[in-house]
This record gives sequence, structure tokens and C-alpha cells, in this order.
Amino acid sequence: MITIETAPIAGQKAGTSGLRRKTRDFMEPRFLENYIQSILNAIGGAKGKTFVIGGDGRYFNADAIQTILRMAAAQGADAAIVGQNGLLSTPAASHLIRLNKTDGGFILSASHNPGGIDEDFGLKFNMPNGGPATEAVTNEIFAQTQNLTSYQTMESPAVDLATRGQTSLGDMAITIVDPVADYAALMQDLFDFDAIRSLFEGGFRMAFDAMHAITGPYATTILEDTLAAPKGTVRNGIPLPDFGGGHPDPNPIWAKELMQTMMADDAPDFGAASDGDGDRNMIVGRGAYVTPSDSLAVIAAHAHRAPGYAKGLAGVARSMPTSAAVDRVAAAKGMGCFETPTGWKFFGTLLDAGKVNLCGEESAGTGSDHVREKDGLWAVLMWLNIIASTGQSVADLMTDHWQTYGRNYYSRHDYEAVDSAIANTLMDDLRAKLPTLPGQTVAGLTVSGADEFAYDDPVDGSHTSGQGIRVMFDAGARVVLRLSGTGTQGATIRVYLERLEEDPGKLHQDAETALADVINAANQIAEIADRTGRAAPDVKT
Ligand code: VG1
Ligand code: CO
Repeated sequence: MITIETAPIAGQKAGTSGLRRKTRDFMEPRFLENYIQSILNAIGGAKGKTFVIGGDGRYFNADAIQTILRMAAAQGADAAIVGQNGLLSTPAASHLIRLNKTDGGFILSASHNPGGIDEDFGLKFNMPNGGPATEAVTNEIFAQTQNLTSYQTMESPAVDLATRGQTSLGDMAITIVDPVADYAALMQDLFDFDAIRSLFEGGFRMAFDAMHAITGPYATTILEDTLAAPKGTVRNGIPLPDFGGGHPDPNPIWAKELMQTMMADDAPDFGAASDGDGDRNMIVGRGAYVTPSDSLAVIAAHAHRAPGYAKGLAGVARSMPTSAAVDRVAAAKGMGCFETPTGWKFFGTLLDAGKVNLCGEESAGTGSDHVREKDGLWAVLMWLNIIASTGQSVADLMTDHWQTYGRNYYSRHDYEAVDSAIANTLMDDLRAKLPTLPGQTVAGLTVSGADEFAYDDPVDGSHTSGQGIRVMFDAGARVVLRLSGTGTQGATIRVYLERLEEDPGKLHQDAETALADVINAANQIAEIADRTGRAAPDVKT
């Protein structure tokens, strides 16, 4: 073991999901080592512990894993379980942490952010329950980064990550595992694979876009090799260090090719995509894009059709900016329903306590208590199970859903790489005027309430404030504004827009049209165009 002197590096503070920076920042001397040491210090050291290690395969993935292995081995860790070639999707890593009853895991990913030496890299620590470090642990890691004086590592040649089986580093045992096998077995336990296989054997066609990211091998094994989907169902299925130069974010903007395929006359029956690290999903039927908020609500209504959820759901949880569509299903079915801050780390206590077994976010994250992360392929398989069990198309499922529960029209507008000072002032000024808003009429909508979201965790009692500004209007309309916590450049302002429609004759409008008044109201209240100088958002999802 060697001890290397170091000094704190400013700003090593995790955002919504771990620490994300430009890849070159992570490659700076001591940057990665400092952060790993801070994590190990925050959890009481590595001695005697077992960790799961893997990432989404982006540039610097394998190098970072070697650094973690050396530091863990030098500091007395018992064992490491590493995905072959350093690959593990985020949900598969969460599953391995739980399955092997380990002490946590290191996940290397900047998720939906582009990869490559000039793009983004990230690292996050997950806890023994398989979920992202809680706010308390995240804060302790940050405190450690600010007081660091040294780290411990060892000198050794690189561990061979390509060969499955047992190896070691110093006294630490290392198992290189098939990244897919245990995860695929878990999916087989949860879903009716026979029914889904019959669907494909009956000629059902699907397009799955892995976006050159981590889900390629998972989707190929599960969809094509196990469920008999035709070869070629999985597109862009080989993970690349730069994701083929793309932006591995599964939404209609970044998964444009898939959208074109699904909107064409000869479209397949079903389309789906996942993100860089495999925890997000996009669901699209022939000619029918499903918003993530609606997807969550549909799953809540139909989850009992999948064998793993046959007993029904105890409760559901959604992040605050996610639409209230799932709340309406929960109310109708008598399920518990919770509203949490943005980020999967806030679902962990509710899942562990058995209060909820389905969670979701408007940002294309859906998952259940089978792991403690959102899970892209899980959501896709859930939809396939629902389609196989109901015999309905995606479009028909959506129409039925809206007729039963009403439709929460929804859109998110992102203003990216805004000057941080401008974005912060916009939020500060908006916060200051919240008390004056109720009763005012803006763009024809009357404000019924306005506040800044704070959360009291009903399980561990922790309090989290400053989680987004929300303005509620009469008739079920709402605007939410918050600043992104995953970007690496300037500030991203996210504007979340929603309006409930219960008139059966108005359930099939274009979302942006249906939300026109809400969009105008948001812009007037927050003065977005004036302050940012942007006439329109960069991305609408
Ligand atoms: C975004 C999403 C949030 C999600 C987070 C991590 O955070 O809005 O819902 O949990 O990314 O997703 P933010 O702070 O930029 O809005 V992922 O796929 O990076 O693990
Ligand atoms: Co992700």
C-alpha cells in the first residue's frame, strides 16, 4: 500500500445522480482518486468489504475501474465483483449489489450525457440496498472531499477485465462476471416470457434502439435470443466509448431515427430505446409516442398482468415534476401515492419499507422494487407483457387509459447551457414573487397556489428543501421550474408543463397545442425569454 499526499479539489459535489464532469476533468491527476477516497472515508473505509464495480462503457470507463480496484485492494477490501470488460448497466449493477449482499457499488456513468474524451464522465456510489447514496451519505462524501489530505493505493499492472472468472489484486479477490446473465434471470422471474415469446412468434414486430450504449448486449440476449424477436430488432446494439457520437438520451429528439421508424406507414408494432447506462426508457407504439408520465400511469393500471406483480401494487411514487396521471390511477385503485424530489435516491426508503413497489420520473425513468434504480429494459418488458396480456396496441391502450382516467397533457421545455448567474437570478426572483401569485390571472389561467417544493421523507424523517418551484392553476394545470443537477456546462432550466383534460372529445390533441396557455403563463411568470434571450427552448420532450 502506498499513501499519496493530496489536497481538496473544490466543487466535488454530487448532483442529482453522482458526480458528473467533463471527462478531461476526471482525467486530471488526483481528481478521480480524491473522489474515490472521499467515498471510502464516508462509508467507514473499505476494510473487509465487497463492492460491485462497472460502468456504461464510455471513454475512461476501464481506466477508472482499474483505479478503483487498486484503491479498494490497497485499503483492505475483501472482494470485488466486476462486469466483464468493465460493463454493467446501472440496473444490473443495482441487482448484483443486492443479489450478492455486498457493501455497495461504484457505477461509472454520466448516463444520458454524451461520452468521449471531450464529453462527459461520471461516478456514483450505490449503497448496500442497491440504490444511489442517500442525501446524508452524499453530503458526507462532499464533506470528505473538502478535508482530504491523502489517499491510499497500490502499484500493480492492470487487472484483466476481459476474462470471466476469478482473479485477484493483492489480497482482494476479484470475480469478473457476465454483465447480462443475472439480470436476464431476474427479468424472467418477473415477466411472462412465454406470453411475450408467443407474441413475437405470432409476427409482432419491434424496434429497440440501444443508442450504441450499454443496453445493446442486454436487449440482444433478452429480446432476440430468449424471447424470439427477429434478428435486427435491436439496433445500434454494440456499446461504443463515444456512443457513436450521439446523445444517448431516449426521447423523441435524441432518438429521432427510432421516431421516424415508428411514425412511418410500415412502422413496427412497438418501439423502445434506452439511455447511456440503461436506466431510462422510451416507449412508442406505431404512430403513438407515450410520455414517461403516461407510461408510469399505464404500468400502474396494468402491472398485475405481469407475474411478478400479480398481487397488485401496494403503492406508487413519482418525482414532483412528473405528471399527476399516476395519482389518478392510484386514487382509483386505492394504492398509496407519494411525491418525492427529483432523483432516484429519494425512492429508496419508500421501496425498502414496502410502501411502494412502482416508481417513476417524467425524465423517462421507471422502475420497481426488483432493484433500487430505474430500469429501462424492465419498463420495455413490462409494456411487452401488458401488450401480450391485453392483446391491445399501444395506441389503443392509451386511448382506453385517457377515457378512463382523463389525460394529463404534459411537456418539458429545457433551456440548456444558460449562463449560471442569469439562471440563478431567474429562480431567485421567481421565488421572491411566489407569495404574490395566488389569485392572479396569467394567460387566462388563475393561480391557485405557488410554492417551492420541500420533502419530508415519511420513512427516515429527513428533510430536503429547495426542490423546484411550482405554480398551480385552477382546473388541474401546473408549471414547475427547476435547475438541472446533471449538466456539466452552465445551467439548464427545466420547465415542466401540465394540464388535465377530462372532456372525452378533447383527448387527442397535440400536447404543445393543448398546453399553449400553460406555456404562455410560464413564460410570463418567469420571464424566461426576456432573461435568457432565448425565443424557444433547446429541447422539448
Ligand atoms: C435528470 C432528470 C432526473 C433523473 C436524473 C438522473 O436530473 O431530470 O429525473 O433522475 O437526470 O437520470 P436533472 O437534475 O438534470 O433534472 V440518469 O438516467 O442520469 O441516471
Ligand atoms: Co441513466
